[in-house]
Amino acid sequence: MGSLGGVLDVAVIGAGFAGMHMLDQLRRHGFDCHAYESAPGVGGTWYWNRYPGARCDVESLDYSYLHDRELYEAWAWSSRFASQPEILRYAEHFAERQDLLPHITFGTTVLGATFADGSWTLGTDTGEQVRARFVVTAVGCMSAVNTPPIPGLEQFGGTLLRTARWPTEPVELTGRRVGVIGTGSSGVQLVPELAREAAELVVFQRTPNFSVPARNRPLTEAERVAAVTEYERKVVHASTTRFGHPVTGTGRAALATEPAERAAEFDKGWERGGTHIVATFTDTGRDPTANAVLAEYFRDRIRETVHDEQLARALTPIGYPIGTKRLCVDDGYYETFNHSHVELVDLRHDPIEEVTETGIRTRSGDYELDVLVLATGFDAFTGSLTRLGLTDRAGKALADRWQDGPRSYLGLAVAGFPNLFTLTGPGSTMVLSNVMRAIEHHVEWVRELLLHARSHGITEVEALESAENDWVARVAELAGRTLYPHTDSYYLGANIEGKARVFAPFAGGLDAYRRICDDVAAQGYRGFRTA
Ligand code: N01
Repeated sequence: MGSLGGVLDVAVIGAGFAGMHMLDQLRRHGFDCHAYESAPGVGGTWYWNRYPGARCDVESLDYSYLHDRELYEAWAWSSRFASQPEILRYAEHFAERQDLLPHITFGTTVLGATFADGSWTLGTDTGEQVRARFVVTAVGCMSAVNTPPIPGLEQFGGTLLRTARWPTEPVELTGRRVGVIGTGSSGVQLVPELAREAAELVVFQRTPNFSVPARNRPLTEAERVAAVTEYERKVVHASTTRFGHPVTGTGRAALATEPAERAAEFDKGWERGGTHIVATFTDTGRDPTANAVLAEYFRDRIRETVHDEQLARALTPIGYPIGTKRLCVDDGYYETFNHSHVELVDLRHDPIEEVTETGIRTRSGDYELDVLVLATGFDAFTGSLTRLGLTDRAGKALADRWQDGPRSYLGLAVAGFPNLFTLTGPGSTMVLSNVMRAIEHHVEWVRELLLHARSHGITEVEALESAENDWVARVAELAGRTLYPHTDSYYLGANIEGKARVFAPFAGGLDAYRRICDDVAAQGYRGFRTA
């Protein structure tokens, strides 16, 4: 393939870890390609989510590209869980090392995309029109910011901030009265940091979350050396494990283990820190009784940490299985509430009536604030795609086609949208696996498909509706075997008003997912129409 009358072979939308890897692979294989990115720099979600305390909940040595051994060996992470600035530096390092910057147009958002006569035409907010035979979206599954319709938000006269669009300049918080709405992963990371600076901090909590201490610490030289010697094993784990990296559990069922031994195993997980604790036993993810045992262990830790009994009760998650909302990983979250300048407002009993010019009015009274932070998450999985303004062959918008929930084949392609591939799209493992491993898999799979198309003179590739139907049914069936569908969460789209409640990720594990994709490719891209 090559440039034909101003038509690219491939346009990539997004320059986060997925978009950069895709662009690099396409360039290495001689495709005429270019990427478009809304932000002024690379990094995707790690560009925008620069709020204090932002950190990855996957360990740094696993949250690294593996496809390039030299890159893997040369980059030395400073700590067990890398901070946002360090992850962003890693993204920038990759872009520079692979000479990607000249091939990315920054500050440009794709707002419309139509397919006709064998190519896509993308319209951008800068008025540019881009034509490309293939389009690969790399827009992330957590990037469309959710601003909930809280009455009066627009009239707030103080500083309004969003965790997912944190300013690049430092924010002065010292001595100020700060409010935070939202206690998901972002809020839980942010709250202890804000408490260090703010004169008063008010946390507005709608649903208490389960959170585990990160126990972050600097990586030792020995750990870094071990990671290098384990490189080959990591590559194998990428395709042979459920998450793309191993999680160590006992391999036993909680319900078949004596309570004392069970508690001792949970203690080990709690002391180790990070999300591994949920994999301690094999049945806590699917058996409600086993799940309740783990949930109670977490609740005991909250009661133990938070001095005020009433406050501890308000912070304690009840009524939904642990793990069905994403487990948070924190650094002193519960401890923060022992400080006298930190207050919790339990919105279940004292809902927000409106945001006023000077703060927040709840049913019980007014909270005066200088700064209000929205840590209210994302229109997850679908929002970043539907906002692109993609239309199918018949001119129907993706947003309309997905009104009853996202539909895809393998999470990578959508019937009616030829020559379009959606990295980490709904129907792939997404955040149920190490997303770095998912990204590398998707990029390499799409690259192989494009090479196949090039070598076979194929100009159109489109998912068949029948294959899409089967895939949607399979994703739903796998979700049905888990406890996820029992809880309102962004996994189900329940955090967005009016959004269809459909469990979007493939819950069968990255290993199984990869086998299916390999099989599809080996059978001449079964489920795709090619012409
Ligand atoms: O978003 P969330 P997030 N009034 O949707 C609340 C990744 N991530 O940005 O639970 C009041 O989890 C909402 O309440 P409720 C990770 O995958 C990773 O924190 O819907 N409150 C909830 O408390 C993560 O899971 C890392 O009742 C409202 C919060 O806002 C994902 O991104 C760090 C409200 C939103 O929580 C999203 O995390 C950060 C309203 N109208 C993010 N609307 C790490 O790697 C919403 N809320 C560690």
